[in-house]
Parts: sequence; C-alpha cells; structure tokens
Amino acid sequence: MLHRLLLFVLCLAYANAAIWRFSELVPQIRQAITQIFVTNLTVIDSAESNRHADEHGRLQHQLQRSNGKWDSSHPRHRLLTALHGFCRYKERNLAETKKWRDWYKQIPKRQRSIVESSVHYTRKLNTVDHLFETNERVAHAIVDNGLRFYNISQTELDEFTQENEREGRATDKTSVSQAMKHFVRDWSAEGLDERQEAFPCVLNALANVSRAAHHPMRVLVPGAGIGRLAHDISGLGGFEVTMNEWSAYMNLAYRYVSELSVPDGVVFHPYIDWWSHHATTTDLQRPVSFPDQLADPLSVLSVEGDFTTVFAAETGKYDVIVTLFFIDTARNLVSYLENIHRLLRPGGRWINLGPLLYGSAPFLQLSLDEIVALSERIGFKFEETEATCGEITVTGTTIRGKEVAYARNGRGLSKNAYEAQFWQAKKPE
Ligand SMILES: C[S@@+](CC[C@H](N)C(=O)[O-])C[C@H]1O[C@@H](n2cnc3c(N)ncnc32)[C@H](O)[C@@H]1O
Ligand SMILES: *[C@@H]1O[C@H](CO)[C@@H](O)[C@H](O)[C@H]1NC(C)=O
Ligand SMILES: *[C@@H]1O[C@H](CO)[C@@H](O)[C@H](O)[C@H]1NC(C)=O
Ligand SMILES: CC(=O)N[C@H]1CO[C@H](CO)[C@@H](O)[C@@H]1O
Repeated sequence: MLHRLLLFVLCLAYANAAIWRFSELVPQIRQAITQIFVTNLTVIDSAESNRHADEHGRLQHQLQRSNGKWDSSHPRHRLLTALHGFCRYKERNLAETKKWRDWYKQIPKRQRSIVESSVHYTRKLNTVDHLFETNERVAHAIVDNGLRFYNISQTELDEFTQENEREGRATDKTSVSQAMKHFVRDWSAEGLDERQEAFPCVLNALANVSRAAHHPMRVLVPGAGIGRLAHDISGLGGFEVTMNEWSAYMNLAYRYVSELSVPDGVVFHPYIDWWSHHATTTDLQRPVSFPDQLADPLSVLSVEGDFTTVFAAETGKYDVIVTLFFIDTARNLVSYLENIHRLLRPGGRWINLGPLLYGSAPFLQLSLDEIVALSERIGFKFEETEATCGEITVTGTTIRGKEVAYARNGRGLSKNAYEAQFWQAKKPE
C-alpha cells in the first residue's frame, strides 16, 4: 500500500512538481512521504495541505449517518441520491429514447419508409442508444471515483438504490445531465468561447489586486459548479482559493474531473439527450473531450455545503468573494448578500458576474436597481468597473451588462444568452 502510494507520488512529482494529491493519503503516510520527498519539490505548501486535510476531516464528519437527523436532506443521503442518479444514467436515458421510438411508430408505415430511406431515423435512434453507453462509462467512473473519495462502500450504495427503487423513487435525470454538461462549460476546449465571455472581467479585476506570495489573498467562490473559474483564479498566483458548492451532483462531477490525470482523456457525447436545435445529426452526436487542462485538486479547496451555513465560523476571513452566475440561486437574497458582507474582511471586495434568473421558489425577486440599493444598505460601496466589461446598465451606477452564454451548445441553432451583470463592491475598512 505504502509502496503504491510512493510510486504514485513520485509519478506525480515527475509530471508536475506542484501537484500533490494529499487528499487521498492518510495523514501519517502523508507525513512520512513529506519527509522522504519534500527535499526536492519546488512547491510544498504545508499550510495548503493542512487546509485540505482539515476540510477532509470536516467532510467525513458531516457525512456520518449519526451526524444529525437521517432524512433526505442529510448530506450523506443527498450524496447517495446523486450517486444513484449517475448509476442509472443509461436506464433513464434509454427509457427516453424508447419513448421516441414509440412515438415514431405513430407515423403511418408508408411515411416511415420514406423517412427510413431518406434519413435512416431508426439508425439514428440506435446510434444514440449506443452513444448513451459511452456516456454511461463516464457516469460510472464518476460513481467509482465518488465512492473512493467519500469512502462509501458499493454495498451501502447498492442497498440505498435498492430501497429507493423498491419505493418507486425516480432518479433526477436532469441534475445528472446538467452536471455532466458542465464538463463542456468548464473543462473542455469547446467551452473556451463561453469562458472567454465570462471569465476575463473577473480575472482582470483580480489580477489587479496587490498580493504577495508569502501573504496570499483569500478568495472564496460560492456556487462554484465544477470549479474552472476557481482554478483559473488560483492560476493567477498569489491567491488562496476556496470554492463552495451545495449540489452533490456538481460535487461528484468536480471530484471526478479534478482527479483526472490525462489531458482530454475522457470523451463523451453531451448533446444526445436533446434533439432540438441541431443543424446536423453529426453535430448532435459529436464527441467532446475533457479536461482541456488538468485541475490540480490541491490548488483549490472545495468546501461542500450550503454557502449560508457552512462558513458560519469564517466571519471576516476573505479578501475577495467572487460570485459567478450565483446570486440569483438564492431563496433568500438578503441572506446571500449579508453572508457575503459578513465573510469579507473590512476592505474586502465582492466581484459579481451573472444574470438575475430567479428560480426555486425565491422569497423575493429584486431588480438590479433594488439589489444595488439593498447592497448599499447592507454596507457595500460599489466601485468603478472596466469599460471592457460592457455598457453601464442603469445610469448612475457602475454596473455593466455583458452578453454571456451559459452551458450553450456552440453549434446549436438556438443562441440563448444572458445580459450578465458585472460589478465590484467594497466592504469599507
Ligand atoms: C447557475 S450555477 C453556476 C455554477 C458556476 N458558478 C458556473 O458559472 O458554472 C449555480 C450554482 O450554485 C449552486 N448553489 C445554489 N445554492 C447554493 C448554496 N446555497 N450554496 C452553495 N452553492 C449553491 C448550485 O448548485 C449551482 O451549481
Ligand atoms: C471508511 O469507512 C469505513 C466504514 O464506514 C470506516 O471504518 C473507515 O474508518 C473509513 N476510512 C476513512 C479513511 O475514513
Ligand atoms: C487596476 O488598478 C489601476 C490602478 O489602481 C486602475 O487604474 C485600473 O483601472 C485597475 N484595473 C482594473 C481592471 O480594475
Ligand atoms: C536536495 C536536492 O536533491 N536538491 C536538488 C533538487 O533539484 C535541483 C534541480 O533539479 C538540484 O539542483 C538540487 O540539487
């Protein structure tokens, strides 16, 4: 066991001296390895690895069944539910194409034979069914990685899924599909255009923040999805980045992508589950590979849980909080804003880019001008923003609007996008 781990660490050391996947190592072994190999690695940030070890401990504790009431909102229950969802990826999708086959049979035989001879519709259905099997391998790899990462046994998952299925609880196909589509947005070359629309405003604002290697700026990215922005911020250097995500589907996808060690080593077909808006069937069936860039899981700390509660003990800890397509997910927007304000140190900054697409039964739905008024009342002072981030949206404010797509099929015939709002606000000293 130790031998395997040492080999593993050595390989990584050769590949990239900065990569230390401590999260997989128990502390004692980690210590031993640190002593053996630390002498010649360029980057051994022990504070950073302690941060990861501490958080891993917190996560394991939070996931214990005995921690709190065992119901569908228990973190372990939510994790098992998401794992069940990925496990049933193929079944749920093939049930859908089965329906499409049945609907196709509604067409009179004569017409069907025209369709068959001209466009081979049955073959298209068969091909897509086959491609769902490719995607299922990715879904299962996400499950395997998740079981290992969270220390959950296959037996426990099997028992959980059996009980769910006995009681007729269907898995959440949409959440599984959305999490997997984020591989495109965050970690594929195909997602680059979309990232180029959204990330530069945020990264440029951060690049300007003065910082020193021995005193990194603490950045928090709540609602981070599967983490590309958080990793790109870390890539700027001089930032200690924490990302946070509530969804167990997203967290499973993130844990998977951040453990991958071969660039573009995974291929899947993200568009086969929605047949609208395709110029060609080749487009619909096209493969996308990821990750376009490896994510060093140790360069960003991922804290799982609800942003409004999981950082209860971190008042004043962060220099910068970055919200990307996040604030409109709030049920209680006031709590989000107050929480951002509380977590920032005096003099700290809040950087936001995103739309105002309220969902999930929000307690209040504010327009942009109202968000400004409320944020100022809470104690934020809005700052100037770069003209490259769009036109001023509401006269008299410094907030700019910019067209930004989200999880869009770049070759699709539908071009949905948002007028995402960019701002920078300071919590005065
Ligand atoms: C629209 S997505 C944006 C994800 C990512 N920032 C991006 O741009 O790709 C919003 C994310 O916020 C997460 N989220 C919603 N409420 C949350 C909460 N209370 N705490 C943490 N994350 C939350 C959702 O699960 C979802 O992944
Ligand atoms: C993993 O889970 C098993 C059984 O629940 C437990 O006995 C073991 O201590 C856990 N291992 C770690 C590293 O947390
Ligand atoms: C960076 O800082 C300089 C000097 O303070 C300022 O002029 C410039 O507008 C800033 N750029 C951004 C992107 O905030
Ligand atoms: C302690 C030790 O082995 N240091 C070596 C680390 O690697 C550099 C460059 O490859 C060598 O110059 C050091 O001697």
